[in-house]
Amino acid sequence: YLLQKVARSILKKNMQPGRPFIVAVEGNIGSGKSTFLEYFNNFEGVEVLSEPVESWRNLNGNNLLGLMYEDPKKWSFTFQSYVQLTMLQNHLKPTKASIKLMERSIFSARYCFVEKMKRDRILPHSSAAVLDAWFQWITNSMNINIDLIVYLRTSPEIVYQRIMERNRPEEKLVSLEYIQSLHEIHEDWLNNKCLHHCPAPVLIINADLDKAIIQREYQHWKSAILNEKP
Ligand code: DGT
Repeated sequence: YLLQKVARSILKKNMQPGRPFIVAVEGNIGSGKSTFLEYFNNFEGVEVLSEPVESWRNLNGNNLLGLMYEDPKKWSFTFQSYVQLTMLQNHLKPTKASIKLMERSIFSARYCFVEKMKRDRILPHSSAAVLDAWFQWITNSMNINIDLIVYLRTSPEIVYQRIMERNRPEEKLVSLEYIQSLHEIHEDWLNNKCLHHCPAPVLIINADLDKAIIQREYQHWKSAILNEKP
């Protein structure tokens, strides 16, 4: 009976007229989320919402991303509060498109980045509790459903190499250990499914592949990602 009830509510949700199919692309830093979004941006009916990194680097002249890397103990709470707000804005942004493709989500901010800060004791209990209270309230009372997560799965060594090559000034302070542990957290959330709640079904793509070859993978999974009916 319970299963029937769940199935009915899923069907009801998916049959809302005009409701877009919402996909969040997740994966470690440097896993190729932007390349993925560029590829799918070329299809009709798709609206891409990139991660608001530029606004994290410049909020009224403040580079919150840079501050967070320079002095995590002092600035992590400030940074994550703003990340949570900008992610929520992306979730709530109305669209006329039939497919909404989001880079990351409020869920990875909480389940990966805040999780890491808690484990490293960078966020004191009191600050983590405030972020969590906001997160719980948002997820319980606002419509931030997603229909599919695309997990760009990578090896830490490969993404670390990419991060060093792209040379973002703020990311000079990122270490291989940090990337390795962020990888484990993504794995536990999206692959092993033992950590935290998964807000949607997960499609895993091998994103270690070279840029030239990975397009074939995207092509292969296109109909699932764009919710095309057979
Ligand atoms: P891509 O295209 O896969 O290379 O994507 P990236 O690496 O540009 O995007 P992302 O989200 O993995 O990381 C952007 C930067 O922002 C990176 O330095 C990590 C940081 N970042 C993103 N979200 C959060 C967050 O919620 N908390 C923290 N601490 N950092 C975050």
